[in-house]
Amino acid sequence: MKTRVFSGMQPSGNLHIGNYLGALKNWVRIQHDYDCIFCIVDLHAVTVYQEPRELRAKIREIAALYLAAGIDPKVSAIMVQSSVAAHAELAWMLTCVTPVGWLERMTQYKAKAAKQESVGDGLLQYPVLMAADILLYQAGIVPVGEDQAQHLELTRDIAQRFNTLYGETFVVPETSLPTVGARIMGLDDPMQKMSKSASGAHHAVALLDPPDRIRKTIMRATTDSQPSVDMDSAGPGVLNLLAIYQAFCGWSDEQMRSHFQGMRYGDLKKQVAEMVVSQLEPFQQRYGQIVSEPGYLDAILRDGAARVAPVAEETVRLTKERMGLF
Ligand code: ATP
Ligand code: LTN
Repeated sequence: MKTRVFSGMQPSGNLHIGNYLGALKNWVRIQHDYDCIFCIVDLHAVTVYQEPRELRAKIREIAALYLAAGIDPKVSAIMVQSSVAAHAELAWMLTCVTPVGWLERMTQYKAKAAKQESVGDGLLQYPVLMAADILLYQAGIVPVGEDQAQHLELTRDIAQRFNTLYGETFVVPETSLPTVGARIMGLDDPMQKMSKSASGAHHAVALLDPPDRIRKTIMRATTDSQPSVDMDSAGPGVLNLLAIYQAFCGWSDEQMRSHFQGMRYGDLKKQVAEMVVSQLEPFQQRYGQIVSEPGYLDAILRDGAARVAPVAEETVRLTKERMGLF
């Protein structure tokens, strides 16, 4: 039997090249080697307010982006988290074995809570729901970007604690990070992770940005006061541009060095911009085709939920049995 893989993205903003290079690109690469479930985690998105109509549209948009990136729905299950009730059910059971101190230490919680006037309990519980997503399907591997590594460690801790208290129940999952592109930084501020929820106009390249906008954002990217690339002393802005190029084209470190060493920043930016434009063009064409057939998307999401539901129900049954629930 193939090892199960589970991962997901929140339908909470415009997917950007960080989401693609950190996660989605790898999902496409590994989908034939594992039994994969790719989720649109709408219950996570509502940990901060989402306008209901926009959220409903975003869920479909993310599903279409998964398909446009090359996820094959005949091979992998694509599903919406809230369409399988077991996610929320298992999350409650896991909440009861999770010390609140573990949750208060999460850096994403601290950062997001600092931005809210009033902090909803869902924001604190967020990583427990994420653990439930993964443990529900007994996933062995979770491919994510680096910012999720701490949540994955917590998922392992929760699984181990449950297994110790109630007996072996859950597979303890491994985190899988890409070697290049695990943490793409903001183009306007290379000290901040590129993020869907950041506000700057030139912060991120969204996967559906038109070519002119992509070029403009990359040409304005923050670099440093040197005139040209020195691979041995490059600052974070230049390293980020190089990482974007390398993650898209798959070159080795040696190929990168021989091509870019000594190149003027203006030329580096032009080359990065053209690489991103050329990689996103076929992607955007496929996206256009997919959304022109709305019935097609709905059928895929229904099929995805139907395929995974029996696995989820079996884990809930086992968890209840272990805990002595009815
Ligand atoms: P937000 O900033 O609104 O929390 P996000 O941009 O971090 O959103 P998520 O839906 O939380 O997006 O992440 C989806 C996937 O993309 C996760 O696997 C995450 O690790 C990855 N990811 C997010 N941002 C980056 C980034 N800057 N570089 C690499 N991977 C990233
Ligand atoms: N928290 C993740 C999204 C997410 C996820 C998951 C990722 C929710 N459940 C399960 C992997 C596995 C994020 O990227 N912000």
